[in-house]
This record gives sequence, structure tokens and C-alpha cells, in this order.
Amino acid sequence: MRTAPWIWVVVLVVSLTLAGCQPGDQKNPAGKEHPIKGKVTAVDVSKPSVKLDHEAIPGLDMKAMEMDYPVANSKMLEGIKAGDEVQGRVKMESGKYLITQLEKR
Ligand SMILES: [Cu+2]
Repeated sequence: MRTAPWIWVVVLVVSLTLAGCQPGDQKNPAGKEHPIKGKVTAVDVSKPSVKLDHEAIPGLDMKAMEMDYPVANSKMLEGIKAGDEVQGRVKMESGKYLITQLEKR
């Protein structure tokens, strides 16, 4: 008995689809981005991270506070220094907060 040729097309399409959604969606189910706004109190380019005295973030159920945030890459900290008023975006990734966008305002 021969396998119908079309079955291999289905197998191929299904495996490509599954492979395609692995990096983002599976590791990062809660990867929704939220706006963040505040004042920089410290910058660490080597980590990279930024300390923000920020306003409340309702989407993350976080009140206004001062805390360190890991930054997606050190390039985002170019031109950013303590005392700057900034805004950006923050998300949860692998159980940690991550700043994905940051700019002076
Ligand atoms: Cu906070």
C-alpha cells in the first residue's frame, strides 16, 4: 500500500508552522509590551540595565517606584544618562522584566 503523496505536503506545512512560532510565543507567553514613563536615576551599559524612577504601569500591575530594569541591548542606552526624562516599553520575558524601547522625552 502506498502513502498518498499529499500527506507529505501536510506534514511539511505543519512542521514549518510549529517551528515558526517557537522562539517568540513559546518561551514568552506573556510577552505583551506596556508603556513605561519616568526618570533615569542610573545607567549600567555593561549589564545592560537602567534604573528608573517610574510612574505606575497598570498593565503590569506595578505601582510607581524606583527600580532596575534589564535593557534589550546596550545600544538603546546610547545618549541616555541619569536625570533624563524617558519613555519606552517594557515586557515580561522568561519571568523577568525587559525594556524593549527607550527614548528621551
Ligand atoms: Cu517597578
